[in-house]
Amino acid sequence: MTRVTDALDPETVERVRALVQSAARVIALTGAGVSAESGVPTFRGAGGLWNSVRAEDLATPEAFGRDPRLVWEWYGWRRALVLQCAPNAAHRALADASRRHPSCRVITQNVDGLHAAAGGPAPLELHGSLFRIRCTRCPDRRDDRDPIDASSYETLPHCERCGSLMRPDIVWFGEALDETVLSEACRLATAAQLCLVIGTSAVVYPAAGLAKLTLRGGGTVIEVNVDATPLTDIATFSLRGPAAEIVPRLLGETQSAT
Ligand code: BV8
Ligand code: ZN
Repeated sequence: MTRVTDALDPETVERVRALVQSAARVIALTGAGVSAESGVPTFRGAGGLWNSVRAEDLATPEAFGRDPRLVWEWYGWRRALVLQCAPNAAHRALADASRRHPSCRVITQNVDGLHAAAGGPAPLELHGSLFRIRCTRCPDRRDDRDPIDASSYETLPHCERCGSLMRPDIVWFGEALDETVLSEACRLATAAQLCLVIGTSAVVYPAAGLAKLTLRGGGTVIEVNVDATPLTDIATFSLRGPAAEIVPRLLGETQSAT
């Protein structure tokens, strides 16, 4: 039975803190909501990116094939936006927790790089990175060129080895996730005693399925989100409120730490 609770309920915060502290292996599965308070727009819900543009027009290999300049323009805009943003208290608390406890790992769907910017061990980035590009043809050709000039097809980045167009190193809809990253995420999720699901609408697969692996492995799921999600019912606790406020309370060394 899920206990849905207001972010500030001190009894629940204490119970979840105790669960976190007693778990030998913890994963944090994060989504766009963890970066919302840093100023990065989410995808779904009020103010979400998918309200003004269609994912099919910009975040699929077909869209890139049709109009690479348009897709690069959009990713260039997102890069510039994220470069104005800094990690918030939730990113910092997760980075601190994984520094203190190497068995605590961050698995993120985000491509904004803010977990890495907060320091600590590298997060597993399931959907790639806004700040890497890769060749559409050579499987091993990646770099971090910036900025991208999308003013014409000719100025778009091309591979220095084969001359083909470079694309964002992002997993688009309909594309497989990197096999190594996904199998490591599945391994960590299955072995985790606790899975904190933070700021994700939990509708994109296979990422959303990771919390179910923890449950199947005998672990507990705790959700932190301003709204209900399809995972709310499998969570032991669903803490309703902003991640930057709640996560430091759950993970900080003392309850007053933020
Ligand atoms: C694959 C790149 C197979 C773009 C992204 C039907 C049923 C089930 C599955 C499918 C289906 N049809 C198709 C599929 C598969 C599809 C999928 O899941 N579709 C869903 C949407 C129906 N999945 C795929 O295509 C995946 N690939 O399956 O491959 C395959 C195998 C072999 C060979 C070939 C193929 C690939 C999925 C990757 C898609 N790429 N991003 C980009 O970033 O540019 S997904 C996109 O959604 C985002 O990038 C993000 O990573 C992901 C998840 O979103 P969230 O992070 O959760 O963000 P969202 O806005 O939705 O939610 C924010 C949440 O935060 C909300 O809940 C909100 O309440 C909360 N919040 C807001 N503020 C706060 C907060 N919480 C706390 N604090 C706050 N302050
Ligand atoms: Zn190439």
